[in-house]
Amino acid sequence: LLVLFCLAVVSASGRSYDKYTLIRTSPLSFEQALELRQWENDYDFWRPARSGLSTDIMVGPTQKLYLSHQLTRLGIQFAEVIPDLGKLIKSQQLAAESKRSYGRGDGRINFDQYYSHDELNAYIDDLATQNDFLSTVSIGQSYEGRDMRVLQITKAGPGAPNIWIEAGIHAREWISPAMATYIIDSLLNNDQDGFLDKLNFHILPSANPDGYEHSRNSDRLWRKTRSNYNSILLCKGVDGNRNWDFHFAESGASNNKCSETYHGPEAFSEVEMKNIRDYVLSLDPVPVLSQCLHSYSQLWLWPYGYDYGAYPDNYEEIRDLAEEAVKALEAVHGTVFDPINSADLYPAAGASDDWYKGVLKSRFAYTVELRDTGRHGFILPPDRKSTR
Ligand code: 0X9
Ligand code: ZN
Repeated sequence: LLVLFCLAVVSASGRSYDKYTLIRTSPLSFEQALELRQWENDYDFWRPARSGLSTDIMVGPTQKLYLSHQLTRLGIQFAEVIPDLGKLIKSQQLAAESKRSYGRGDGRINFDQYYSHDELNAYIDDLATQNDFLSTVSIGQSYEGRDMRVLQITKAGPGAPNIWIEAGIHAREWISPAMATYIIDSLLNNDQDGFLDKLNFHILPSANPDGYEHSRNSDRLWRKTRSNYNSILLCKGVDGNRNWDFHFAESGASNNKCSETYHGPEAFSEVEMKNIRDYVLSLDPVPVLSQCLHSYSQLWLWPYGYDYGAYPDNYEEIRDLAEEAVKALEAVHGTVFDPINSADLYPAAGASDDWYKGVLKSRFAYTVELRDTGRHGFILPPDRKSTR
């Protein structure tokens, strides 16, 4: 009853992260990583436990002492990297209040703030009225009825290769929709390589509208969709990036409705994922590149991710292009990304990138984990000055 009462209070007032801490471990041995992966239902791992690397674990004030004991028992050293997440979230909320919201009709967006789902839709709709090779299309509604809109940039014309860009499946990764708008802005205003003459682009800035709004308004660290499968503990939502029908639920996903990686009752149970699936299946030609934007860790992940050593036939060119991409990226601001196979990060099945490669049959499919490497993690300041 106490748990239910607490849950009711939290959902009524917005979740507080006061005195929540982000703990970073020392690099883990194989055995330590294996052990920590058993705790995934007990703690929110901001970065997966992977052997050879450190991991980031969020803990509430009451869990902290217990976690310290557990880590010490396993011989894992650790430090508090963000001592009070609530404070960090509040300071960014305060800074955001002084920002101007998106001016309807503008078609101009700033990159020093994060925008709401409606503002993202309004931005792409406004662009579409300003240019005849731009249009927007609704690919359907979210569970709570929000419109999911795709920007189509089709200057290259019919038959040219299609590029598919999906952002925002994970609600708390705010840099992802922001990056989608940055890509749009760069293509339209700084297309030095002439991409628009050669390629058609289909860009979905907000793939999980309900989760994103929930993260903006009620629970900054919300990750999943907002659907309801009658959990006894009133837990809501499904991890959209575990809900795709390719090796569904085989690895790195949970059957527990309260888990951050709950895969849902069946593949494509989530209407948002279904909407995306139906849209990309309608594209002709099949997208040559399907690109998923996530955060954080600065990684360029190539498929497959469902199991170790499961590689697509053309994995060599996929891997080579990832390596070229991170070099090109580093040349801009010196930011370093690591190009690795997804499963080497951790095997996780039912993600959209695997489906784009394995079912849709895109020649290239990637998931990029954007900035940073953990100084702010998901609470990345909007001015993007965090470069560590
Ligand atoms: O776990 C995920 O869904 C992605 N990482 S995140 O921290 N943004 O949640 C990585 C997905 C990689 N792709 C596959 N495992 N197929
Ligand atoms: Zn993600």
